[in-house]
Amino acid sequence: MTDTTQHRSGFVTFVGRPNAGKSTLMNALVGEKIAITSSKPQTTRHAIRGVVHRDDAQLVIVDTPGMHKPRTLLGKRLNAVVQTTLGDVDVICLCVPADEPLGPGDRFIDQQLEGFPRAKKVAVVTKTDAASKERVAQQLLAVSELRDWDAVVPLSSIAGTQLDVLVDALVGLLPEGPPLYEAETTTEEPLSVRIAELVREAALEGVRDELPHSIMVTIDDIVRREDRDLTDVYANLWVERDSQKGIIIGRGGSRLRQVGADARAEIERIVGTQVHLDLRVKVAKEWQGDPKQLGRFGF
Ligand SMILES: Nc1nc2c(ncn2[C@@H]2O[C@H](COP(=O)(O)OP(=O)(O)OP(=O)(O)O)[C@@H](O)[C@H]2O)c(=O)[nH]1
Ligand SMILES: [Mg+2]
Repeated sequence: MTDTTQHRSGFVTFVGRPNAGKSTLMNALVGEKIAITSSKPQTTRHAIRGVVHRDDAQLVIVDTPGMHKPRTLLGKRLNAVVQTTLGDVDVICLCVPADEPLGPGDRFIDQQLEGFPRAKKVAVVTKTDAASKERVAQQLLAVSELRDWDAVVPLSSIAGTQLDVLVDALVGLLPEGPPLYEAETTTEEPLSVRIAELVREAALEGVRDELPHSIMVTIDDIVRREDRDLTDVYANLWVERDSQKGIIIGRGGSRLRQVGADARAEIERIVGTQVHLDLRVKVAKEWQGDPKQLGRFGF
């Protein structure tokens, strides 16, 4: 940074349909796995901040749950999280995947942006590696017709292409200001939340239909052993029905063991010690529609 260029900082949010690639994009820009991702829709269930540091700028990204037509009270609350976030940011990025045609879901979200006239607006066409050049061009044209964007950027988080183009465009749209976070901070997600999310990510792998939506994870305790390089994690994996419990546990407990092993490997990376994961499967009857239970789960 030279004396003549002012440092810029501010908040940028990623919104879009479920599965559009928002969380994968945030992780790619921050350079660390902050949000869990999956091929199942509605993976993200709260607003998650990740910080991108540059010499000349600091970008605070707020990843949001996919906006969708809600079918449950949980769905309604997730959409409300997005609405609240939109009111608090300098730049809104509408993420649209290149490999699916622009649809009513995308248009509905685009219309929601009208309520936030002060925010700059950027269209991001994600997953360009998964579509032909022609499809990407068509998608760019289709999003360009939605509104007069401050920038339109096609990119691939997985191939790592054009990420710098997006960051440059976003930095240019931020107000001048000092860094908002310490240089070493990439997120302020509490450890217990990150661990619960990693367990949920592992549990989402290989489940189908309604089950992904029914899964919730809570953490009872995280205990760092003083005598050994070991952390004990006590977690609960909640489902909505007894029949789902059987599916999660699997024959002879095989599925649950796999979930535990996958989650443990990921948790070890963030806690930096070996991990013993105590994972219990429990039923919270129809929790997605139960206001009391949703409150207990923090929604
Ligand atoms: N091919 C390809 N796949 C991608 C890319 N970015 C994300 N994906 C995949 O798309 C799926 C959804 O990614 P997420 O980042 O979880 O999507 P999201 O928009 O955060 O989804 P919700 O949290 O449910 O709203 C995952 O299977 C990702 O691996 C990309 O650049 N290329
Ligand atoms: Mg997400």
